[in-house]
Amino acid sequence: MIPDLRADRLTDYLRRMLVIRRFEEGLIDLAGEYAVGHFHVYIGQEATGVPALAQLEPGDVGFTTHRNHGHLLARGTDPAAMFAEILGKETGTNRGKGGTLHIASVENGFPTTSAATGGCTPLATGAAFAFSRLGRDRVSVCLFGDGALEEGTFHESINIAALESLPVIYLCENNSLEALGQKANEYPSSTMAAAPLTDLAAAFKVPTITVDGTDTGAVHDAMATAVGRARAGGGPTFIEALTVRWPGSRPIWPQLLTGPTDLSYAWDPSAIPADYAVWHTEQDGLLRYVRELLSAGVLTSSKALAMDEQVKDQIERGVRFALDSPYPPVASALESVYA
Ligand SMILES: Cc1ncc(C[n+]2csc(CCOP(=O)(O)OP(=O)(O)O)c2C)c(N)n1
Ligand SMILES: [Mg+2]
Repeated sequence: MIPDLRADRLTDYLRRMLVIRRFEEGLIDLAGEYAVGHFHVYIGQEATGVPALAQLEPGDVGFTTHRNHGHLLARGTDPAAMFAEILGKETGTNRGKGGTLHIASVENGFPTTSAATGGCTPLATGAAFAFSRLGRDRVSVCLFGDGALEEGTFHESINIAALESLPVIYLCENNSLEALGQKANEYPSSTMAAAPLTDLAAAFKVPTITVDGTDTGAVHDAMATAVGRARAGGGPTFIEALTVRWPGSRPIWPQLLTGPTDLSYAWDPSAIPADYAVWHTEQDGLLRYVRELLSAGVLTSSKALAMDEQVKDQIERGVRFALDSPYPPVASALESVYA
């Protein structure tokens, strides 16, 4: 379903999803030619991250994980500065010293990123503790995969959040809907005895919501409920958003196995190739959202294609900016090092 929002907000959600999709596709191309280090892409989870994060307000913060690019872009971080960061350039978000796994953007509400699985849970809970003690009307969002629930720190964090009624939202992006990553012999994800995963939060008396992570409207509503509760002093919420891991994220290094996304798949099923047809027709939340906007009359196919061209152009300019930017000077190596 589509969120109950004005048409311009609905198409803004689509634009943000396209920025993420084209950024990640561009990054996979770039990584074929330049050393970017190990990286992870957010393809297939755009319909979770965008409706969840685009509705936050300035001053709200998020803490994310190794699959961070989509989260930062959803809140409006400049793709050019992110490409530059991933390439280690001085114009990057962290002046080239963070790389893909540590991209931060304070102005867009991401003070830090840690790729340590589960590392975001105490950070997000701590920020919520600060908001609570300072009497601020702000929320903290904790973004993580199902694998983070294997880490002890998650359980310690949510316990404190529940006891102190902290304004924190735990958004678990469970991309293991088809098969747990390890069982499927793919890039590892989680191996959990608990099922459903929401039982873990319920044990701490934290309200839970389970949503289809490819359903933009359902994610929007779940997040609106959670944000409303947190701002009103009602404490934490745990949301589990279910998706299928994108086929290109199953190998250790992301590969564009499904090809560059062709938006016409949304309105012309005959264009969908036989390979990965189930992905394109049933599992890709971005294509699903395009279909829903078309059938609601909010969008036409030509408007969708025009928006996509603008986004592709923005991404190409971002890549060029990053490639043309200088590396940080050697003399700056010890700047921002605290020891
Ligand atoms: C503390 C810690 N242990 C192990 C790793 C290695 N690691 C990187 S990604 C990953 C799997 C994470 O699975 P999940 O949280 O479900 O995220 P997904 O990749 O499925 O989105 C692991 C184990 C790590 N980054 N940090
Ligand atoms: Mg996972």
